[in-house]
Amino acid sequence: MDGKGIGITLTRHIYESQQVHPEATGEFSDMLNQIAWAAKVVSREVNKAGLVELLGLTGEKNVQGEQVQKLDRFANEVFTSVISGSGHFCIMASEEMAEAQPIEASAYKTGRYSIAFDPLDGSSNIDVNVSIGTIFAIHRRVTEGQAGTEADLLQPGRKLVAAGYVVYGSSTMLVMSTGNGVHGFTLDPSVGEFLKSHPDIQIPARGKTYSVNEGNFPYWSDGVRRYVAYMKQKDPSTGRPYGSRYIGSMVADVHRTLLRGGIFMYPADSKDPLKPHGKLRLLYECSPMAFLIERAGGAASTGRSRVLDVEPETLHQRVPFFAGSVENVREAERFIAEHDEDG
Ligand code: P6P
Repeated sequence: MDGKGIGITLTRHIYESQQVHPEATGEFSDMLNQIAWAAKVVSREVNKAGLVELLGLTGEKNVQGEQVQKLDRFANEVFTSVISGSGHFCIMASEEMAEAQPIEASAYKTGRYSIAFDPLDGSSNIDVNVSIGTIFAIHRRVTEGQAGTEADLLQPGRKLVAAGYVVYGSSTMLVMSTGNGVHGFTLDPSVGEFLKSHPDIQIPARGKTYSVNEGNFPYWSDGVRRYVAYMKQKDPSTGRPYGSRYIGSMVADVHRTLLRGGIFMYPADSKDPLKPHGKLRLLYECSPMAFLIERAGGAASTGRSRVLDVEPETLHQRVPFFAGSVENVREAERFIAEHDEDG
């Protein structure tokens, strides 16, 4: 809390960090505030959805089905509207849209950034009242011209200028980084402000929690199976067996891992020949989460290489994802290197 005991708002935090970078125009601040505004609007609807769900005891299935589907569409409409109207972006890509959407420069403004986002990740969990989230990744544009192109989006995560997520859970929290530290802001709905509640988040070097869908065990590589079996062995000297936590909503699982340490994984699996690299998408799930986790002192790997060094080829490409405490991620990489064929 600052001197007045009323908390530091996201706006003030961005303004203060902008003072450290004189070259940063107010543009960055306004861009992040626009995203926060969209998150507040989505948060309000997500919570209502929860309310409708409770009222949904009338058994009006279609309302709930429409509600979840509506929420996916609603969240995408809110973010695409705010983003395209902000003047800051030249192109955007959404998990909900097959193609990227170029944003034409207006008479007064040409967007200097591109953004990839998942407007409502894990939305299938709404009807069981599990936390869901929004994830966003922002790059500086690399092309010239009226509107951006896919090249402005298909950049490696190490070039990100900002990334973050919103977790719509017991409270709504925005966690973001512009490169200097990772900070968490909790929404105070009574005043409609995100207040800094988790300054400078640091992930522990090692954690004793692993987070993965073990139902995929038969489809994993030998190295991944051995690694998960290793964490479940009894060895008090190394604190094993580790605890298992899996929510099935990436934002919630990553958020817990960021705060408590350990490892979250979505390995490649042979379950679906169309998804040989696992389920999570690079551009708007793995890259932004990897950016945050590395800036909080952790590591994020495809199992063989740094997620932030992956050169994207297509908008919705998927990568295997092992992220969290450095020591845990390096351990996973050792099992894969030792037991899986190269490749
Ligand atoms: P599985 C949600 O549908 C999601 O995209 C991520 O949020 C989550 O981590 C993953 O899928 C869960 O997938 O196969 O374990 O149900």
